Amino acid sequence: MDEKVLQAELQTKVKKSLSPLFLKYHLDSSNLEAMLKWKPIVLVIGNYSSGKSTLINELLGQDIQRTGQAPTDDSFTIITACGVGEGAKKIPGSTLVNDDTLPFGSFKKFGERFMSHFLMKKMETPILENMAIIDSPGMLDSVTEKDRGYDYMAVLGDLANLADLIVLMFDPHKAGTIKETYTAIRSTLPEKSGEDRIIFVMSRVDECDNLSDLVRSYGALCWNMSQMTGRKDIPHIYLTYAPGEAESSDILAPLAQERDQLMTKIKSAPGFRVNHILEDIDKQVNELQLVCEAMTRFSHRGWQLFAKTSKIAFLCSVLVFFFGDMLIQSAISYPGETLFAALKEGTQNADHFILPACLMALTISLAWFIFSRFVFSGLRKKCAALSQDLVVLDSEYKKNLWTKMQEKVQGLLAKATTRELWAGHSRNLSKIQMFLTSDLQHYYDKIR
Ligand SMILES: Nc1nc2c(ncn2[C@@H]2O[C@H](COP(=O)(O)OP(=O)(O)OP(=O)(O)O)[C@@H](O)[C@H]2O)c(=O)[nH]1
Ligand SMILES: [Mg+2]
Repeated sequence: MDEKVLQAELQTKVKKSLSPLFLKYHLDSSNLEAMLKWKPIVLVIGNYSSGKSTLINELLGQDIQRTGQAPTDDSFTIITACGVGEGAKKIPGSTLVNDDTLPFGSFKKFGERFMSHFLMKKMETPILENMAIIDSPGMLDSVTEKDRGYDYMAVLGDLANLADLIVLMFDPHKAGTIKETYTAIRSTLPEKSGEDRIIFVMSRVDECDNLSDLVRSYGALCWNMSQMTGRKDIPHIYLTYAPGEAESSDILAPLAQERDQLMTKIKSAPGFRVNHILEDIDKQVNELQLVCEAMTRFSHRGWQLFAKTSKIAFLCSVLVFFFGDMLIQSAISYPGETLFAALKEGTQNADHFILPACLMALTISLAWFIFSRFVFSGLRKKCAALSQDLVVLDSEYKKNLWTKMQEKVQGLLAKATTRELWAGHSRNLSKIQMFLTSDLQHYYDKIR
């Protein structure tokens, strides 16, 4: 099946069936909707002057990005193909974040300063027909959020979240010792992207004087990587160079093939888009399912308490109906004849029922007040304190998911009103389970 058609089908499905559920449980699905809106994205990030822009220019066969020694670029630039009948042009960030057809609406939150460092370049190139490539400001050592004027790491995280491939670039001069690179590898990227969506590249290898110099730089990068990722297994690091910049040497000859592999990998990013969308839907719907499961169990316990309270309230209201007016009569000598006495004498009329009916209504109202004010809010607090009891954590996957979602559930419980009892959580849970077991599998089957 055509991937674009499948993406459109998924977009409709998410919008119609899943988004209302995410909204109901106060979960953010905006990244899913954003990802479904547009074309596949390759994000190029890394140390300053590591050759990001040079690599992009080469890939596109045009000098579209400025290059140079020392930090050169301070903007996030989205480069993509012109639309039908459109010429090459630049679109400013303020327009991009307000364009509903693009996935950057949520980037408005990063403020004016960011928007002046955000732009799109449209150019004529067949490679970008079904792909966009994002060039980014180089990562620096001694820069703070204040210096940049916006939260660079957060922007990077949100772009990484949308990207199908992240190319993380180093060079032999500074093999991974940059502070922002460390933060990106240590926390931003693992939170916002999948391990399999990141490739590591060491560029400018022609600048190594000889093979042993290259091996030393490569070793230093591997060592730094293992420190940064906390992993023992070192991922593949593509060694590359820009032929336009490099003078031919013995160490470059065997790397030509690796260079081609890197270019092929970047160009093949669009092929993973639908799979990535499905993975993201899968992950987020599982989170939604866990939250819904907790709320279903909470509302079930609420119903049990409500049933108990109702039974007691019914019993009390029957007693009050028949005998309540007797108590009042003994205190204030009203009414002249109680309902019970009138029933016994056979003299009852409609007037005898007015006070008992009022007392009965009062008792039911009082019971509801006690339930909502004390019983229900007691349950709410108890469930929030022992929220893990609301879910069955029968696998490591669910335990990890719960660590992430527990706070969300506690937030929902803190705000829960008695309306939660009628909110249809178990019906929602069935819908979610149905989606995961049937619909999602069906989509996975389509791309296999
Ligand atoms: N010798 C050599 N020089 C390169 C190579 N790649 C890039 N350069 C040079 O290195 C410098 C930095 O390259 P850029 O492409 O501007 O690096 P960048 O990562 O985009 O830098 P910022 O945008 O500042 O973060 C430029 O002067 C390039 O000409 C390479 O493979 N070999
Ligand atoms: Mg650059």
